[in-house]
Amino acid sequence: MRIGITCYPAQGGSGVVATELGAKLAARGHQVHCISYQAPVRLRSHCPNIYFHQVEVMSYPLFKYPPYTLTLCAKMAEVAKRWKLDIFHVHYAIPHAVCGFLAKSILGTKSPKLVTTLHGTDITLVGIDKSFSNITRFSIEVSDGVTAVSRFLAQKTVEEFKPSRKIEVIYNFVDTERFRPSTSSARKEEFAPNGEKILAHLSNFRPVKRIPDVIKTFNLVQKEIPARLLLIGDGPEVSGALEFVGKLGLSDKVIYLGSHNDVESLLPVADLFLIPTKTESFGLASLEALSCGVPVVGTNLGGLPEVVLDGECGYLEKLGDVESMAGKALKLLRDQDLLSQFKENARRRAVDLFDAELMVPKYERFYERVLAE
Ligand code: GMT
Repeated sequence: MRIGITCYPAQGGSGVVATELGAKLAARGHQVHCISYQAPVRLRSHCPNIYFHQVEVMSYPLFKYPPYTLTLCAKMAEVAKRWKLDIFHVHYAIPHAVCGFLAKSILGTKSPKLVTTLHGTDITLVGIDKSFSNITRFSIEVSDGVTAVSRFLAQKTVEEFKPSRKIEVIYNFVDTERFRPSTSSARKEEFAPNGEKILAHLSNFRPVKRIPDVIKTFNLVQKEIPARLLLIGDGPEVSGALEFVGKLGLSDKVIYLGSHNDVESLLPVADLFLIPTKTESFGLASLEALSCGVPVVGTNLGGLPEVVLDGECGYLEKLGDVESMAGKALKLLRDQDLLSQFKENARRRAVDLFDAELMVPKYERFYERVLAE
């Protein structure tokens, strides 16, 4: 198949999933065309069968807000025509599904089918905002097929938008060959030279991730046992978070690493992953942690319980309950046998249920069904 993929390339899980999916589809012999304003951060340069088409936005004094969305539509239509695309697969409803619809309208009868994958905040935050709800509903209705990354998100979409079509659940996935448990302790020693336990958090540092809860949980843990916290990622909450770290006197125990493209080399050094988020349709970073054999402590909200099995490969607690999260973290970190068991369960869960080789064929079958309709 010839597939056009549009996503947010620079930040967030939806862009990561779209890019990893594109790379896997290309490796399986499909021709993949990525259409966006910048090459996705996780797009590996050596991928054969992947083409990148950059959307340029013209600036003009009249435009207070340069119309990226329209330029994107025009590019999608142009690429689809030139490369005879079968499918537009857009990630994150707003505005990509609407762009796909407009591109199809430009092309007329010979247009690709439009598949939209809902990722989370496109429904739970942006989509339900009054200013976007009509257009979100419209974008679902005009798609030829819609998928959601968890059962939670599919249900939420049905509740909020009562779509006339079925929302197919295709879980996010991880390349379990790349995201593997660590076999050497060298990297661990770099961050924890005296054998301290390592807790990690990886996100786009937005308010929804509740970074202060990450730090409060860590603070309670480090009062009891020697520990270090790795903060990975970038976003608007970073400076506030580092200020808070300083206020608590934790600057020498919290290591801020910023944004990294090869998180698979960092996550395996952790003993525990923290994700005390307010809402999470899936929690891709927690799946990547599980795949590296790192148990997860977080909140029992949204799609997280579908990824992290409470009491088996992590613990999920109430929103804001940092005492319970720290308590569970300590329970694991103090008991080496329990920790080893959870690490093993974490890895097995990622391999058995969320490996890319299981999920990518589901997208292929979904495309085939949509094309046949
Ligand atoms: O809102 C974000 O955190 C970013 C967003 C995105 O679109 O990049 O993440 C969402 O999509 C990810 C990939 O499917 C999911 O793993 C995240 O759980 C989801 N975020 C939320 O629901 C908050």
